[in-house]
Amino acid sequence: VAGLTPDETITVEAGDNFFVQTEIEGNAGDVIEIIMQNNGTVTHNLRVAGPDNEYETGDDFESTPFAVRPGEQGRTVVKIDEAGRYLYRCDFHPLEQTGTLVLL
Ligand SMILES: [Cu+2]
Repeated sequence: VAGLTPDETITVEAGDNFFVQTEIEGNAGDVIEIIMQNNGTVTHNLRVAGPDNEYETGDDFESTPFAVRPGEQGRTVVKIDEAGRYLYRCDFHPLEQTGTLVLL
């Protein structure tokens, strides 16, 4: 879905090693663009677990670029048709740097 025009844009700021926004909200079925602004001093990214809510499976949504350097932005384009709560994380700090995308 990376080439689709987004219906919504949400900004998530990253520090070392956390997301400022740990719960974000959107609409099920929309093309949602998540802009991750890396305000930290090390590399971060943003991966959404996808419809199955499991990481490292084929339905995940990863940021472009995969590794977002300090001061730069990554873009994760998400489209999930079912309402629910979906996990996201930074792959470099997967246990501490997490959040939830709530689709209504
Ligand atoms: Cu990180």
